Amino acid sequence: PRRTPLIAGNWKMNLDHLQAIAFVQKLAWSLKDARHDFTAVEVAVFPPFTDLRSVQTLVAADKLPLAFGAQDLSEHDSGAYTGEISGAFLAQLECQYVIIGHSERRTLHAETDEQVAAKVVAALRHNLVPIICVGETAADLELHGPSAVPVAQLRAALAGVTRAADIVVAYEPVWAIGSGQAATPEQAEQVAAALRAVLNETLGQDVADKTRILYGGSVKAVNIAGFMREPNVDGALVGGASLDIDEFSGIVRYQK
Ligand code: G2H
Repeated sequence: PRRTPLIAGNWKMNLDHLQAIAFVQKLAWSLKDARHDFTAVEVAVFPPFTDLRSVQTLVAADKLPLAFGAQDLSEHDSGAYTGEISGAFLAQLECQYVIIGHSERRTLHAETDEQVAAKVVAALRHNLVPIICVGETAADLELHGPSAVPVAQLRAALAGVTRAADIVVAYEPVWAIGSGQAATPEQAEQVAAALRAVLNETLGQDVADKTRILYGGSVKAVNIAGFMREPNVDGALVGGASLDIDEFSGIVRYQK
């Protein structure tokens, strides 16, 4: 089945307001210059909440074929949740995607599998495509082998998903994040295949066939092509290398 690859830039807490605007302008220029075919590779950026409005405005003004989304959302729609952001607000900003359960949320903010599952439901409620992040630590890998923890996390994240859902899954081994030490394409493929089997079992073959599974963890322009050659890897969630225009443009143009 043909799945349009997705290259997603997770800025994390980087790029201030002026840097964000400059980056999107440079990216637009670089993609136009390369006559980038957006039907062949979809590109998305995930700025901090405070720059979603600016990115929306730039994309609309120039009719850029650039998708964007948030790095997190609240499981609730409104109410007394100081500091939280509702999926309804993200939908109003024309976000298409929202990252959920990134390992930094799970580790630094103690997000549980149950919260991740509730956030997935919240995203779908607002027609946002959740990018569900799963991945094992080095200790998990040693103790349980390569796929056990990501598979369990995905099953838990899909607990509230009952209908044919539009979702993306990102496999991000925690030991490979920001470490400069990426997984090998073979390692990524092995886990991606196991995750696709979970999708098949829980949401059916149609959804399993069309769902993009991304690899994330120290993806760079020099290693992207190897991941993209794997049959079950349909793109990348890029952190550090998404902040550098030359690196990110190189990743987006991996096939050339
Ligand atoms: C994993 C990834 C992006 P990096 O967190 O989500 O970051 O590419 O810096 O490892």
